[in-house]
Amino acid sequence: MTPACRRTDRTRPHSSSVVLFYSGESSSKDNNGGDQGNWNREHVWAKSHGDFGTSPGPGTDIHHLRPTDVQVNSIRGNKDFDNGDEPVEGAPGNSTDNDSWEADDEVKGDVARMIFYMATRYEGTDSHPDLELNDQVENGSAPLHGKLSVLKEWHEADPPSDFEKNRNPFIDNPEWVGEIF
Ligand SMILES: [Ca+2]
Ligand SMILES: [Ca+2]
Ligand SMILES: [Ca+2]
Repeated sequence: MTPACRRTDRTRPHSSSVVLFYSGESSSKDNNGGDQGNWNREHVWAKSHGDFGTSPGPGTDIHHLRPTDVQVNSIRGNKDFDNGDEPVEGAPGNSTDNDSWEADDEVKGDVARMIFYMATRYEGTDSHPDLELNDQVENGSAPLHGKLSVLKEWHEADPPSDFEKNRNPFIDNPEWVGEIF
């Protein structure tokens, strides 16, 4: 399956499927759930980094939420982003280790730009945490995400695609309107 084919579904406004983040696999949009084989919403800025959970604000910010296979989402967990070396079961092209996650080349820049967005959007006002970048892993529950130097490299290596530029999340996922507003 070529990357271009993987992208077809998610660029079509009324598609019945979503393309899962990291793995690039297609899944029915109705396959949302918590069981193996389902997809759920990945908080690309790990929600424990700043401990904001799923409450309004960073916890529901569509700009860093992506449908992701439940098991892949679980393996990513709250790891910071860095280059890794162990392949991820169910998501070829991604790698991990005990303290970090390396996204597939197709989405490296997407990840980086989501993290950059979150760090600039959330500045400690309106009872939201001040999210910031640093150059470390194992940030735990601190409102910090790493590694900045690696994310900058990923941003350069994977520039914005037409899909990413044109993306309107409410066209891709009309059901999210009801969840957010
Ligand atoms: Ca590591
Ligand atoms: Ca990309
Ligand atoms: Ca900030």
